[in-house]
Amino acid sequence: MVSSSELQPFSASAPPAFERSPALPVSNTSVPPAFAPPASNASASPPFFTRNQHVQLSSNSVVESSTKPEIPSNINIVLFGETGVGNSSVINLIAGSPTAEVSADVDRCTMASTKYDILVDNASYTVYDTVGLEEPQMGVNGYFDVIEKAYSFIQSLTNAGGIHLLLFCLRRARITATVQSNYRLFHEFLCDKRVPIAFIFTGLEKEQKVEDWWSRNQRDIKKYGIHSVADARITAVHDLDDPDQVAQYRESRKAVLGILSEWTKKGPMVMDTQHWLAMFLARMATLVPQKRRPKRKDYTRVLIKRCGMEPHAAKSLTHLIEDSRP
Ligand SMILES: Nc1nc2c(ncn2[C@@H]2O[C@H](COP(=O)(O)OP(=O)(O)OP(=O)(O)O)[C@@H](O)[C@H]2O)c(=O)[nH]1
Ligand SMILES: [Mg+2]
Repeated sequence: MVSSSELQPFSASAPPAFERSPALPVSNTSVPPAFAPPASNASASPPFFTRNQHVQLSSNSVVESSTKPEIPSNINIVLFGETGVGNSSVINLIAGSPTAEVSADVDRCTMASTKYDILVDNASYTVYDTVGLEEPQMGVNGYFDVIEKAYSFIQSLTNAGGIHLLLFCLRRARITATVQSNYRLFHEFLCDKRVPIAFIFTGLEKEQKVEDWWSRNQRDIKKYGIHSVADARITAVHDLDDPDQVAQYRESRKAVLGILSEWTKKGPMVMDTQHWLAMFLARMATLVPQKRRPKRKDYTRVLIKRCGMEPHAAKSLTHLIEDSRP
């Protein structure tokens, strides 16, 4: 009921890129072929590396000193979705206790992010509740705000060791152009299609005809070319007086934790901050109407004034952004 293992894959022809345990209460949909490292010109690609080596080093040090308790290495998850779809509620569901404020009046600037450290089943997750787009495109002033937010977000992600998994939170409404833009923003622009993305559909308990809804959405999902490695259809509300809802909530948590443990195994994607920012900002500029896209001097100004960069560093990042233009 909660998991979506009965769902049809988005595209039966797409090859699975990751092995999965069939016992998990989540569905496996298609995996975009782009999960493999891009075949594009290596010199043009920004540096990319995983953190496996770091993980290895820390486990070696644990082995050397058997008296020390094992410290789980951190798993970083970027969760996003339009406002009100249940992002905070999903964080609380993952944590198993109230952790994020539901319907809080927070900064709604795209790429603003609040992080939550959550320990579950001996796994240490950091979930970044990140603001996506509310419209498919953006104005240039909104884009300047994004530069500032992305600067600190990507810095923080680099320091944390990169991203293991994207969670896209959706309410049962139709797949829209904004959903598509958010998908591209996080999966393509931020993660270069190298991080698995799973969908969390909230509001399950209100859906009477789940199958109708799913087939309706599947058409749109195909139309907009979006893919996920796994989906969970859940309820993120927790009314203790309603035994059905308590059971649904418990199943929902199991489904989401199943996705977390399964789809974070490959390790994180991380880049150096400058290249990561340049790649992201250059791609994101395509959401601003062509005539209003920032010029070189605009980037340098914003990076100095709003991000506090030294002029020479701002200029060199501006060059990188220009070189990264799609
Ligand atoms: N019925 C139902 N309501 C939900 C579900 N998940 C969240 N809600 C409700 O939706 C409202 C918004 O939930 P939040 O978790 O704050 O959503 P959000 O996306 O974090 O919202 P903002 O941070 O304000 O953008 C709250 O009233 C929740 O109780 C769900 O699965 N089913
Ligand atoms: Mg919230």
